Formats: sequence, C-alpha cells, structure tokens
Amino acid sequence: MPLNHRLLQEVYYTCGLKADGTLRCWGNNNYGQAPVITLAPDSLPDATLGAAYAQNITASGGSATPYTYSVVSGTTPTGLALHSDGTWSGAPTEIGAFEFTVQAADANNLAATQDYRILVSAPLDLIPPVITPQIAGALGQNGWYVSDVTLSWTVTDDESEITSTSGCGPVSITSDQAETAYTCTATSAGGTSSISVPIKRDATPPVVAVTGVTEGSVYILGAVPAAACSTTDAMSGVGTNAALSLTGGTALGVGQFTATCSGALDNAGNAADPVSVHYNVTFLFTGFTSPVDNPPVMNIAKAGQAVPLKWRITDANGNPITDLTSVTVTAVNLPCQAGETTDPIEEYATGESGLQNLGDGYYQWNWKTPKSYANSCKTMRLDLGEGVGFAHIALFQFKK
Ligand SMILES: [Ca+2]
Ligand SMILES: [Ca+2]
Repeated sequence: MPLNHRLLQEVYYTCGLKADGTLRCWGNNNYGQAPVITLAPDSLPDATLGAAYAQNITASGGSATPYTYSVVSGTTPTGLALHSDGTWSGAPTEIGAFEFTVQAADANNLAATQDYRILVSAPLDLIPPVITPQIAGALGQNGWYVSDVTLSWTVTDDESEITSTSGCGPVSITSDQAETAYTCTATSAGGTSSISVPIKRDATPPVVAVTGVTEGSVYILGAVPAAACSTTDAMSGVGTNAALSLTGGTALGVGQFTATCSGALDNAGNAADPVSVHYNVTFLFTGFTSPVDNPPVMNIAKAGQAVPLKWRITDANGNPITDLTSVTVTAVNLPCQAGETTDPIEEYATGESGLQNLGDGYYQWNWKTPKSYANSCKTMRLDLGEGVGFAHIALFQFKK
C-alpha cells in the first residue's frame, strides 16, 4: 500500500519550540525539514456484515500529538464510522468493497494520508436451510388422511442463499395410498437439510355386505340361511366390523325380514353406509285338502254356503306348525272363463267358524260365503301372516 505523505504547506517550512514545550511549525518544507507522519496499520481487516468492527488507526512521526483522523475521500462501509481519535465503531450494514482515504493530522496540523480498503462480506453460514412442510387435508384416525391431501414446503435460510433443492415442489394426493414418504432436501452455504413426511390416504369406507341371505329370496321356515355381515377394507383395514340386525317377521318366524349390516368403520375412521337385504320366510304349505281343490282347478260352490278350508303347514323339515293363532280370509273378483277344469265342493260346513287347530299342523276355517257371490267368480286368499303376496289361493265359481 503506497503511502501518500502530503504536507499542508509546501514552501518555507519552519518549526519552533514553544515556551510550554510544544512544537509549532509553519512555512514551506522545501528542504525536507518537516516531520514525516506515518499511518498504521498499512491495511484494514475485512469486515462481516452485521458484526461489530473494532479497529484503530494510529499515526506516528508527527511533530506533536494528539492526532486527528478523518476520511478525506472515498466511501467507508455503511454502518461504520471512523472517529477523530482513530477508532472505528459500528457494524457494516451492506456487503461490498469500500475504498477511502484517511488523513491523520498532528497537533500542528501537519498531516499525512493513507488509502484503505475494507471488504464487507456476508457472515459465515453455519446453519443449513430450514425446511417446513405444510400439509392440508382432513386427518382421520391413526394418521390416515380421509380427504385429498396437498403437501407444500417452505424452505428458508436467513444466513445465505439456498443453492439447490430437491423434492420440495407441491404434491397433491387425490387417491388412496399406503404410507408414502415425501422428502424435501435443500442446500445452502450452511449445509444440507432434509425433511421427510409420511402421508397415507384412505377416503374410502369399508365394503359391507349381508351374507347368507339374498335380496328378494323366499325361504321356508326351518331352512333359512343364517344372515351375517362381511366387512372388508382395501386400504387402512377394518377397524370395526358391521353388526347385524334382523327386523320383521311374525312371532312364528315367517313374513318379510330385513337383515341390516351397519356400523362398520375402517382404521381411518371412514364409516360405511348400512346395507340391507330383504327376504321372505314362509311355512311349507302343502295345499288345500278336500273338499277344496288347488289352482288351476275352479271350485264350483253354492253362494251362501260355508266352505270348509282345510290345510296343513310344516317347516322345511316336515315338522308340523302347531301354534298358528290367526288367519285372514279375503275374496277378490275373478273373471269367469269357460273351459277351465272345474270340480264341485263336495261338502259344506254348517256355518262360519274361527280358526280350528286340528293338531299335527292341520287347520280348518269355515268360510261362510255371502249369497251375493252367486253367478260370480272369486279368488279366495288365505293369509297366514307370511307377508304381502304370500297368501294361499283357491279359485271359486259361485252358483245360486
Ligand atoms: Ca443457513
Ligand atoms: Ca378404507
């Protein structure tokens, strides 16, 4: 670093010792008689952005102390100040190379200057980037997401530039998946950091089915398959199996039934809708017995008489049903058609009766027909409580 010694006055320079012991100089330094002032240090150390800068500039060789220091040209680092006593204070607020000239003047105003350069650089980065995942989605049970999931990342570094990233882009998860790790890696001068987040999605409720019985089936009492529930779940697995509830039917176990499987949950907390199967259970009805013939035979009867309806019911294994307590008999109009097989009612009962339990599954009901049925045809329906559409019928043509 070259030194620029400059004398304030350049001709006829003279110094004299004053009575108080101080030196006073004046005139021009034509013959090199003035003292040579030297500044130290030769150069100033580099500074770090934001860090306190404690340095001194000193001078020597002057005619009298103290020295007064000042910046006479150039630019000093923003945030740093050179005081008149040669000390620096402050901390740089801007990165860059700053060049300037400092003058030291002694007590007699004899001065010298020196050029300096301070390089202000960013602080050393010892901390790798900070990575923060943001996950948006509805969280269910056991860490499973039960909706679409959006994953994004925030990568920051307060000390230095982030020089590279990997896997830090946004991710949308729109279908069910087992646990999958997503990793964001970022590097700065402070090093490399990496964060992984596991995401698993199950937004699909369990699949529930009623087993054993099937929709719309008709079963004979004693041969009804056992209804049950099956619960499966493809992703998170079954958390709670569906439970069976059976409704419907009569006290004798016939009629329309509904088997419902409900309450199923998977391990993510997804709830399955209830699933129902409807089926019918009937007695084993072996047909009307004499004097009534079964369809398609048309029974020829006298209107106003009581027709004895006789039948037997068992279960599917032939066990008699002996606890039937009520039946319903109705008649609906039937068009009379020629050419059908007919058979007369050979015997009549004496009058209307309620249900007669004859034992061993045999029953009788005396059906008192009104005289107004004369010259009409009817379908007689015997309802044993087996459900709508499961009445037992016989065909009648009434005469006077
Ligand atoms: Ca850092
Ligand atoms: Ca599921």
